[in-house]
This record gives sequence, C-alpha cells and structure tokens, in this order.
Amino acid sequence: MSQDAMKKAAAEAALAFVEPGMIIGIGTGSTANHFIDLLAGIKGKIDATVASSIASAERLKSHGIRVLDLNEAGQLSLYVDGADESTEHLHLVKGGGGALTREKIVAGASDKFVCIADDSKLVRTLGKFPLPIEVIPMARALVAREMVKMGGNPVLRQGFTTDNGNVILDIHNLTIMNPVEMEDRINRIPGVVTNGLFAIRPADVLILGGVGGVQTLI
Ligand code: ABF
Repeated sequence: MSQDAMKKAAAEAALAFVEPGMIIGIGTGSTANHFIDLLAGIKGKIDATVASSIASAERLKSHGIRVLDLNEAGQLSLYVDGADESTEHLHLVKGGGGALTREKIVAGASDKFVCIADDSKLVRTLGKFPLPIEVIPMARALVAREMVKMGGNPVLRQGFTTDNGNVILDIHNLTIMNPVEMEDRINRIPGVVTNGLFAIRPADVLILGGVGGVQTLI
C-alpha cells in the first residue's frame, strides 16, 4: 500500500463525520485534497465549506462545492485537515504547505477538528519536521534570533509568500517537549502571526491510514 493510498484511506474514514446540512472547514495538502475529491461524491448532503487556502478553495469550486468566507459562515461543526506530525495526545505540527494561519483560524472556529494522515506522521516527540512560523516580513531577523535562543535553527522558506502576504521561517532542530508552552511562547514574539503548533487547540480526532487499515485516536 502506497503512502498516498494510506492518506486516501484516512480521508475516506473522515467522511463518517460528515452530517447533513453541515458547513465544513477544509484543510490544505495532499491528504485534504483526497478528502475534497471524496466530498464531491456527497456534495448534495452538505450545505457549504470554508477553505483554509486559496488552493483548496479552487479545488472545491472545481467540484461544484459551495465555498463561503468564514465571516459569513459563522461557527463550523467540523474541520478536516492533514498534519505534518502528531503525537498520541493529538498535538500537531502543521504548516508544511504554508497555510498554517488560515488553518489555525478555521480550527479555532470549528466544534470538531478531525485530523487525517498516513501513520508515518505519528511521532513520540514533535520537532523532527521543521516547525513553520508565519512572520510579518520586517520581523524576519528578530524572530529568527529569538528562535536561535530557543535552540532552533531558522531557515527562511525561499521564494514563498503566504496567502496573507507574509514569509515563513522553518525552524529545524527543535525537540518540543511541551507543545502547549512552546506554541504560546513563540506566538508572543512580536511579528509572529502564528506558528505551526496546534497544541493549545489540538485535534479532537486523529485518523491514521496504515498498511493494516485505518486507526482512530481520540
Ligand atoms: C496541511 O497539509 C498542513 O498543515 C500540513 O502542512 C500538510 C500535510 O500535507 P499532506 O497532507 O500533503 O501530507 O494540512
């Protein structure tokens, strides 16, 4: 079974959380893309979606699925998205695709966050995957210096601008023992829009596709 087939299996299992008339938050990335494509098969069942990126909004629209602005949608019942790393406590690192800020906003506006991934994303300790931080451009060097003080090795994501017009610093070499504390600490550095730790508001359900099938952690 390929890694992509495992992602698709996780996306398929997430369809069980879709209820009639829902407005659903939709994430970004290859696993979320599987979910979008599968959702197209039951699009008559839902009311609409809110997308965490321009790319996902375009994919949803190409399937004829209604996409709303979050401000008109109000509180969402469900948010389905991928991750770059997860612990068994459902603390996540996200943002490899650069959409972390919009993803965190949509997660914050959702009653239930179902994270979908292949089982290679399950780790004991977060940090092997470089932690993305979205930064207002004039604060790039300041934030980089502060992250060096925390033991990280910041690398500017080259040739990349977020949907919000900002830059991304990818922080290598972190061993994140306390994700809640680190998420808060990084967010307090001036110029940080947000960071890719989803620990203060973790996932509620984690669906992992693997060779033996799908497992669900709650
Ligand atoms: C988004 O897509 C992210 O937050 C994460 O960076 C990424 C996961 O990518 P993939 O589903 O392609 O593995 O959800």
